[in-house]
Amino acid sequence: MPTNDIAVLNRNYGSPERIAFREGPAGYPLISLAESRGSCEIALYGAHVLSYRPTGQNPVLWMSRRSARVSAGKPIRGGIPLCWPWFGAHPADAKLPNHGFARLRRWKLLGTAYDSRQTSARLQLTHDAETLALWPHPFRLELTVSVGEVLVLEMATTNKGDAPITLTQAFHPYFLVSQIEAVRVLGLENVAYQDLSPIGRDDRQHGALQIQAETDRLFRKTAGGCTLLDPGIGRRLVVGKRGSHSTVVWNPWIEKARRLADMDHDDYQRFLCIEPANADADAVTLEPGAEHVLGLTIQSLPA
Ligand code: TA6
Repeated sequence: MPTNDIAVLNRNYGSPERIAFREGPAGYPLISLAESRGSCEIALYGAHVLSYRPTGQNPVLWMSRRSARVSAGKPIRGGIPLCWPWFGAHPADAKLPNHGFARLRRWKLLGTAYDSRQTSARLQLTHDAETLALWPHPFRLELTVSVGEVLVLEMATTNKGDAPITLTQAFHPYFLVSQIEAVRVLGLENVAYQDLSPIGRDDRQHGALQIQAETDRLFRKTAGGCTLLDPGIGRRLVVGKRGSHSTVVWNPWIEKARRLADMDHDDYQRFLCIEPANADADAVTLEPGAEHVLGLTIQSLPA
């Protein structure tokens, strides 16, 4: 059983000014990583990036104040939830957790490292009786988080079984914004999307994406990144990805935010989710022993 002893973790994996541990969500440890150009925090619960802040700048990620005391088994609202091994509702059993179980488990710390360019941590989740009951496939899932000039997440899935597996997945970052109606998303122009909001009107993106109502768009067959322009903060967030053929853009807007117990009613004004994914028909199939890597990079630049 991996230790939750903060003193032991700091002794074995910590490093002054670069890597430190303290108690985090669901009573499990969290890791603080720092480099001269930025810092981040990662909860062992869900391998969840809780925060990312380029040095001297505003925080990049939004976090619900109602997630400060999240209990095990509940998802954290904000930061960068991992959606794995299914995105959205389970395709056959709606009683199973939305967005899969990876964000609801305590991950094992494999190691930490730093050099002149970055500071990183590697976390792992492998199948056990609980996961096999939810998803009957042996797997190894590893997340590497590196902070330096940019923030980099890489999630590697390995099929440890003797039959092919098919999964959907996403990084689900909540980007902090000055005011939701002031921002624009570039990079999805002319890309076709499925409209997963109650409006349900599939279309093709016309120009920059603006948020003026509940927005839940699954852009398919798009391997490129996006840029989030925020004139209120005076920055643009360059959201890069690899190993992803879908991008989801989500904001709950007024009514849905009111129905979500883990955010304040007006929190919808403060975040936008731009999610590198492989969802719906962009599902990933892995042969026995094969590996797939989903990557996310986040860079904050002046507007
Ligand atoms: O971001 C797309 C989405 O699937 C939305 O439909 C909404 O459900 C959101 O994820 C949040 O899901 P969660 O299970 O974290 O409340």
